Amino acid sequence: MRITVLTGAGISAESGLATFRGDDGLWENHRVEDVATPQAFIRDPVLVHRFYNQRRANLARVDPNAAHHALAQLARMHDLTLVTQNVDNLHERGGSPDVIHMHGELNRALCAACDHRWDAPALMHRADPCPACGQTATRPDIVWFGEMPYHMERIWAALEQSDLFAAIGTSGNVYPAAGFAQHAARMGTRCFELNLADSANARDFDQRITGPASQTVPEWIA
Ligand code: BJW
Repeated sequence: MRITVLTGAGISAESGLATFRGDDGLWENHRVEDVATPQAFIRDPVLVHRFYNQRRANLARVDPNAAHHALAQLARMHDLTLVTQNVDNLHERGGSPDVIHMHGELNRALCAACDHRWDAPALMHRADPCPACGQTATRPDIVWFGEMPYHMERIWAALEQSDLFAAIGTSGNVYPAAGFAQHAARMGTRCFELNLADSANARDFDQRITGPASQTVPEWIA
């Protein structure tokens, strides 16, 4: 069976990473919309790097949970396209072989001058010189609001060819990911939502499974 799975911050919550829009969703009183935009980076690159440096440090302290491991097992059983909005690496560390990071990766750096990408140091600064062009416009390799998410052609193609689509731990607030279920459903694909609570686009799903991902995902794939 061909399956596309989209994951969001909720799948990593039980590993100890904060979600964006939950009660713990504020960072030092900044909403994600205030630190995850190109304008925020131009206005205050030190603040934005501090936000991502802190999250990189948090990531080094946590481990994948049963939901990440279950999706690695699903890839061994079916033709799975795993798309994540998460910038953490918990799917890879949980054993998933091919993860599409549509919003970028916390452990990668991007040169805003020449688009070169490289492995991020633990602490990243705007003044770090780009290894390719030497300019000092270093930013996290993260897709911010108003920027085009990565790998969209591959994702739309997978959605159109899937027999089943599942969205796990995502609030359905951020596009284009929030439109995937509607797109898949239009193709006749059966759509599942696994979440602690109904998402903003819950009506687009044929079936909703409510509960913590570390329990629902292993049960769902069994
Ligand atoms: C559990 C759980 C447990 C908890 N078990 N579940 C108006 C209308 C439509 C669209 C737009 C609009 N205005 C602007 C736009 C476009 C914009 C957008 O969607 N904005 C909305 C806010 C309206 N989108 C964009 O700009 C995107 N680009 C784009 O559209 O490009 C097109 C284009 C560009 C240029 C020219 C022309 C066209 C880019 C979006 C980038 C998003 N970036 C972020 C931050 C960067 C990454 C980072 O720093 O980490 O990505 S925002 C943030 O939200 C992050 C996430 O990936 C993303 C989604 O959040 P997610 O994963 O859903 O988390 P939460 O916290 O919202 O939800 C957690 C869920 O888990 C909840 O449902 C809980 O119940 C659940 N949960 N514990 C199971 N244990």
